[in-house]
Amino acid sequence: MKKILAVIAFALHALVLTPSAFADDMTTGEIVKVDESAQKITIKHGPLKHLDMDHGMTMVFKAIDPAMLKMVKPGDKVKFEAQRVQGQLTVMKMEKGK
Ligand SMILES: [Cu+2]
Repeated sequence: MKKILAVIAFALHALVLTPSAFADDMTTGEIVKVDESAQKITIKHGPLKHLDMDHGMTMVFKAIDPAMLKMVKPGDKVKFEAQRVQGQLTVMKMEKGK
């Protein structure tokens, strides 16, 4: 029984890890504007092929986590992952670049 549970736990683990590994599509960008009241962030970004943006552009994203808005300021270089969430382009993950 213990062995079976271990196998199930392992399989679940793989299921959880795999999609995020594939979705890990970090793009570089530069913060243009941070709008805390609207929970939105304007980023000048490189191509986002998975969102049909073959070229870089400046655009507004929703921030999935309000903490992101406090983390960065205009002019900061970032790496971020964007996805379409309920029709809205949303920053899912963001880290400061060097
Ligand atoms: Cu864009």
